[in-house]
Amino acid sequence: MKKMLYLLMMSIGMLFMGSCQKDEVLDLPMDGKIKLAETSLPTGEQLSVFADKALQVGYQNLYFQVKKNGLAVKDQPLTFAPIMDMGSMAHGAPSGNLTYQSNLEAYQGFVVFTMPSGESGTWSLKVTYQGKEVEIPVDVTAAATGNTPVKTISGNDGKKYVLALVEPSKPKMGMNDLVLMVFLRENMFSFSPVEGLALGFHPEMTSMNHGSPNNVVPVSIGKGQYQGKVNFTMTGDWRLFFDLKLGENEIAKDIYLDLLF
Ligand SMILES: [Cu+2]
Repeated sequence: MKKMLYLLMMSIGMLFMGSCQKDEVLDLPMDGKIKLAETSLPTGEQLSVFADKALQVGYQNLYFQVKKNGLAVKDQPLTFAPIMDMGSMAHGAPSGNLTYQSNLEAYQGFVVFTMPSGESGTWSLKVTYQGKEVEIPVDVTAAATGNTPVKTISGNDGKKYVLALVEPSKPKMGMNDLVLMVFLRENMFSFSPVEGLALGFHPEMTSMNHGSPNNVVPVSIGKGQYQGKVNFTMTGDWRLFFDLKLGENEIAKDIYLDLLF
């Protein structure tokens, strides 16, 4: 009888061990990311939204995981749009189409938050899945003091552009990857990536009035992205200056984004 009990305990223990291990494997893909929301879709599936970190003004990656009976869904049409409700008006923000990442078991996209949540307005993500919509409220805090990761400018051509810093997301002393995104604001809800700009670029340390050598001016790599290198010779307050040219037309000069680290 004792032996029976022992065996029973053992098998129960193994059952738990088994389920723990299974959970670990399932959770691994989103390791290090934070869950912003979890909700049931009108179609019955479970939707979880993840980000690399708590949402702030600027460029942010988002991950949308849809599960049906515990299994990730990967071949259904899923879109999303960021909306800020400001009471008397509403507006969107630049965002990117979702692509399924099998290693994450999630659809990955991005959004460029142009302002923080607060008294003036609240952000939500409008997710459309199989033609049905859900609205997920999200909280967006201001960028850390001394950082300006996004800016909306009026070009010399009379059009509005949004500039957003994608990299360096974790600036360090020395050479850093530099990725800038440029969007044309077609209207308050529509932002299209601008390709083929010729950029000018140089960094300055504002408090000490010096620049740095060996920077690489970002060049267009498609989808509104411009890739180069920035050399931070010391930590502190850096101002990144950009000029924008389209063909022979200068759209903007000395537009700056700030980093403090
Ligand atoms: Cu707003």
